[in-house]
Amino acid sequence: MEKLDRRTTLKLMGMGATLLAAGPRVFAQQTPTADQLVKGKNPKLLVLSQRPVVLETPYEILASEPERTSKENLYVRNNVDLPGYTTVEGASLEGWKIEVGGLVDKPFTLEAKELLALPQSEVTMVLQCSGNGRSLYTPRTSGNPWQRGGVGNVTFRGVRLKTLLESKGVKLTEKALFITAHASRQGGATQFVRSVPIQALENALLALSMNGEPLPAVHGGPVRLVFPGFFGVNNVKWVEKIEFTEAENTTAEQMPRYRVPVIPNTHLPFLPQQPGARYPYNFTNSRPNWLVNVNSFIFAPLEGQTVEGPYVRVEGVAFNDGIVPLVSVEVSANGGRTWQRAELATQEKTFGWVRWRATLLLRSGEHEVMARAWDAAGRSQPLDGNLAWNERGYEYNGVMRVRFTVA
Ligand SMILES: Nc1nc2c(c(=O)[nH]1)N[C@H]1C(S)=C(S)[C@@H](COP(=O)(O)O)O[C@H]1N2
Ligand SMILES: [Mo]
Repeated sequence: MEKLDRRTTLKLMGMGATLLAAGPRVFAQQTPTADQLVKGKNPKLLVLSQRPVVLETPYEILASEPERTSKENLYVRNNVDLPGYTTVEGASLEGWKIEVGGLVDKPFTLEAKELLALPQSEVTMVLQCSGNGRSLYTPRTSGNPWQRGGVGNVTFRGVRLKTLLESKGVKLTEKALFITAHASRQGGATQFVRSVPIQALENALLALSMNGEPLPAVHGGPVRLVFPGFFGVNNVKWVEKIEFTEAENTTAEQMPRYRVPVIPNTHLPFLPQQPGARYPYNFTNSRPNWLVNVNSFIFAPLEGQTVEGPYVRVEGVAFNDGIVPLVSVEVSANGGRTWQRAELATQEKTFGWVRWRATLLLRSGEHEVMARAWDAAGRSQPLDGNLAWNERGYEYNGVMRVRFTVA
């Protein structure tokens, strides 16, 4: 450290005296609540980071909206804040432009408000940070310590990217293997870029609204490129440029961040890593957090509650990447020795979460109940979520357990 000159030293001492005189109030003021960081958010959201803004939905609040997550309660994850876009109100489309280019026959620039004149589509989908559940990994990994509240189920409406390309008569060239989306850098924001495989074009949507209202500015309004079935990170907010590319982008959000280890040339979902070990991420020994893995949550009873018995209604939600339907959710009250099938709200494939419920016969006393989902591709959740430990703590989908008391 450099030596301080006399004047600086005196100034610093003065500041210290002011802080001391102001007392603990100064320190109390230093942690803003969620609604102070993002206008219109529920003040009860947990502030994981102020800059960039990261807000987690407390579990009881998530569970209180089993159909759809409201804009007030939906988690926020910014890697890069867009100055001024810190409200749940919509943002103006006026003057917003989107460039579409790369490996297409005719690149073009679109006035975003032109989207209003094209046919609109709607999709209800799970928006989930790939770091959701991260704090359940041991040892602790790097990244925001999400519990299970980095997720929500929302309805986006807007124009399919396919529809837009067709309306402009634009065709992809054969080498277009990835869709690479760039966020606006207005106001001096640093770049945020993500690539997804070209197959994601099938359901890609330029979203203009969420839950029937203008897309909240903090959630990417006026326009966000969403990919149903893909983890949160791929759903680029404030989209400004869409490129069709031959390779994945090489910015930090694509490599080394937002990836999990894989064994090259296998179809294993992940490479079991020795918990605590480091990994030399590159494009062949790892894959991006793309498709959402099978997961389920128990919304009732909640941890620590006392409920009436002996028949106890257990309920929650389950989801996967929407490519195949979920086939069952099973519930166990004896540590996984036996499982009972829950009833699913739908047998159809969907990008949204699916509600489930079961009635268990339980005697008075303390219980621990677990739930796990299965889909039509035979995919499920590990009893020990730590099997997928990876140093950045992504894609946790270990079976959830709740402890409660039957009166
Ligand atoms: N432009 C932009 N898009 C972004 C991000 C970002 O920082 N900037 N964060 C991503 C991540 S990591 C997640 S989990 C989701 C969170 O979406 P939400 O804030 O609307 O809940 O947005 C994704 N899209
Ligand atoms: Mo995320």
